Amino acid sequence: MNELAKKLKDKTANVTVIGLGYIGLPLSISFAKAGFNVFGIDIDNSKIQSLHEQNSYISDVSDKELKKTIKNHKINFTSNYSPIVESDVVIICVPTPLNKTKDPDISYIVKVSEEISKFDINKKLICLESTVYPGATEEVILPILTSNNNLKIGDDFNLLFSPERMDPGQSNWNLSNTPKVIGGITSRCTDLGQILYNSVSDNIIKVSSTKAAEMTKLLENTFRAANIGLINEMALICKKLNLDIWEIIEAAKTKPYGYMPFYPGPGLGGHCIPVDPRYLEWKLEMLNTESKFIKLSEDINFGMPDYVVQSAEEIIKKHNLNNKVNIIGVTYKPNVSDIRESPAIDIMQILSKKNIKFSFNDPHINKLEIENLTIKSESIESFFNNKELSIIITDHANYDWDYISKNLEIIYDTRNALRNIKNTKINIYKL
Ligand code: SAJ
Repeated sequence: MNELAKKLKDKTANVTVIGLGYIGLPLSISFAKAGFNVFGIDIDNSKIQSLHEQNSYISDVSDKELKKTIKNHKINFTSNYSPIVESDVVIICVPTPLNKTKDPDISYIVKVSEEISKFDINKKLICLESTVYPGATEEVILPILTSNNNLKIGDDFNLLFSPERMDPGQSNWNLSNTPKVIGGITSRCTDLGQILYNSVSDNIIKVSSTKAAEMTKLLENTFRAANIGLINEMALICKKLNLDIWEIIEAAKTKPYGYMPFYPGPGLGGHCIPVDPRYLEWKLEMLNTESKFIKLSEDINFGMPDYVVQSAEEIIKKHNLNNKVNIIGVTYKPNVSDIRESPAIDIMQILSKKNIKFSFNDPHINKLEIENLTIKSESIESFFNNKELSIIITDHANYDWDYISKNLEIIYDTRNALRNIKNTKINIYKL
């Protein structure tokens, strides 16, 4: 067995994780707990300072777990790349967002790859976890890593892709019990990746290439975006048929096979579902082809905020309400404090353009910047003014819907959050 394989097996390898966000920080902790000597690198000094003070900024990593890992295991955090010198493994977990023209922005992974290429990568295993378009690892990362050496991939150093499958805000599925897909540039790369990830995951799924692993992730999240688009369209259809989409979904859910529930909502948020299909779509555009499903689901999903505002205007007019709405919940999904791509932001921007005033309440968010204005989260009690429409955009678990519904007369519920409320006095409008 070669030297690297042995170090991976007996956990004497040094593992560096670059990018300490909701993927990289938990991953670095898992490898430290598995017994490796771990370095966590992030260019954001405030993150490094927080970690040095043993304070976690990731809701899925408690301060207690961070403190315990630092105390009992070998893990160090830094904002410079020097640990790469002594690293046997380098795992890249930096953001892959969209730019202003909604095209892939892989500048972070390019920059990190260039930093790695400044070191001797002989005998190292390099793994990309950030979501990219099919082919990016081989077409972009590999050339950068071999730009200033004559190293042979698979013989001298190894490169693989493994999609992150973390699900923020829920604890049933974690790194160890979620099957981990890996695909290397060569089979040797994949085999070494399997030894590495076996130390933190119970179930490794090997695929034939980095491109297959990249496409696996995009299929998973395109599937989700397309089905959310379908159920949003079904919601609009049910409205026209004067049917309650939520009743229909509950009935369809009773089918024990061949059906999987998705739920309509005010739009598509987060840094995965609205973004990942666009990475695939961009690659297809480069090949002068397209995905009809991605385009259609984007049209429907990204059209939902407009639909919500239009419905709100109709309710305001019907009940002769003040020209102001109160938004309940603004994060992109319940029980997280992440507002990236949140539909609530789109809705507030549309309201602002229509000169409709708005306030928001969200227990996870203190303030927001909307159209260059800083807006603070208001108390839910401040919404108990029955000449204004309240709209439920995000149904956090810690909202007391019984209390809220008892103090409002008109509410637009885009999440069916009030499904268990029997209060007949309140006017509930549903998506
Ligand atoms: N949404 C709907 N209807 C649904 C489900 C979601 O409108 O039926 C909306 C949410 O409100 C949110 C957006 O879609 O605005 C995304 O929600 P999400 O539940 O997909 O949560 P994410 O964005 O955190 O997705 C992550 C993904 N994980 C990874 O990419 C590793 C996704 O693959 C998971 O399936 C998802 O978590 C999950 O299942 O929770």
